[in-house]
Amino acid sequence: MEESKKMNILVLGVSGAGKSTLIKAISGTEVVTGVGEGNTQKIDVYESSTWPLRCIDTKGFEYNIIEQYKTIHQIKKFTKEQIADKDDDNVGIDAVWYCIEGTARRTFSHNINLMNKAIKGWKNIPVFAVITKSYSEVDIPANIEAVEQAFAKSQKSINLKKIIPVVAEEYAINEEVIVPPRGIDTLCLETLDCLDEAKELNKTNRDAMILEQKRFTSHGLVIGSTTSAVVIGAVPIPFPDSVILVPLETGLTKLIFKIYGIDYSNDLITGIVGSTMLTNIAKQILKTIPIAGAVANGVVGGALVFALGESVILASEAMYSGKLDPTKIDETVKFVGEKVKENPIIDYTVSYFEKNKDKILDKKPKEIFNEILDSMKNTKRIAN
Ligand SMILES: Nc1nc2c(ncn2[C@@H]2O[C@H](COP(=O)(O)OP(=O)(O)OP(=O)(O)O)[C@@H](O)[C@H]2O)c(=O)[nH]1
Ligand SMILES: [Mg+2]
Repeated sequence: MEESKKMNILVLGVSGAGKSTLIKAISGTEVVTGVGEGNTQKIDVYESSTWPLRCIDTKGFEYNIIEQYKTIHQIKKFTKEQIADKDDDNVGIDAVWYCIEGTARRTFSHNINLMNKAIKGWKNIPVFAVITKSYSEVDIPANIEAVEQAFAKSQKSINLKKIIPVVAEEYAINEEVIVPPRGIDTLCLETLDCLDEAKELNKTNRDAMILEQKRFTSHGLVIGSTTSAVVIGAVPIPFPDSVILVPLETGLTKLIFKIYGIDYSNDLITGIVGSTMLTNIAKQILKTIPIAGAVANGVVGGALVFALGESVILASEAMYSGKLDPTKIDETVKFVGEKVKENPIIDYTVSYFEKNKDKILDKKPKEIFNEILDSMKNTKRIAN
């Protein structure tokens, strides 16, 4: 499979099943075209630079039957015109992802039948059932069984390859329990495995693609946590009381370790998050900033969580490749601490405040923080 060749994946599902969220969770994915009349009719094609996949995001099926037929018609028309005539090497849809919402088991059968109608007549196209929003681990076996049964009862001609539970975006059950994203790399790898030529590429690039996906997912988590940190941090208390950020930092650190499959101990988490290192860095930054108060605290809180998250990613990568041992707590804490100090956001934050002293009074901490991130993005590639 050459660099430029990609598998075309048609993503189907009822409205709200999580099609767009799923596609956006795939590393390196950017929209390449928007096709169709009007907003609701839009079919977007997303291409991943990490995986040799091109995802076609369709309009979700609605409950209204007329709308359902319109959607089916639109999908058929689109796939015929846009993909089928491209060129001989790139004919048609290579696989279909059925998005089935894991929290709505009673609707599985009905929704699977609808999707079957949309691909009726396509010979032998590989279908992957993606159980989206698979937040509850205990529900997964029963959901898989229900999907199997629904397929068994529906048209026999459907070539169901695999049923894959996915959490595309982290999901907070409560303040302490956050379900990390899962299943995206499995879905992409299994999909590639169903095409012979992709299988080859899969063999050589597999590890790189998996790592890139982990990186992308983790960066997304860091950005999400940073946004919360800016809000949480912007309270009028002195920074040494920055324990308010500890739950967030703890959650983020654990999630990143989970994504990399790192077997961490609670002592390691406490070592990283509970060390005086972060507070000391915060104090140092605040000393050099010409303003004080909630705005500065919020922005510095955001910068710290960002630097911490990025450093935990670096530590996880070092552990993943066997260069760092998570059972050696002191060594790991030191590694993370050094990376936090080296993170460019610290300098960017200080110099932002120096340069914009007079302009920050009317701004919200979030706005300032985004400007700092943007200025970094322009000079260095970071997560977005
Ligand atoms: N936390 C979390 N939310 C999700 C996940 N998947 C979907 N959602 C949420 O579910 C809602 C619907 O998701 P979308 O991705 O927009 O669904 P869709 O299938 O594209 O819907 P249409 O475009 O209307 O057809 C959004 O609020 C998403 O944020 C997930 O894995 N985690
Ligand atoms: Mg959508």
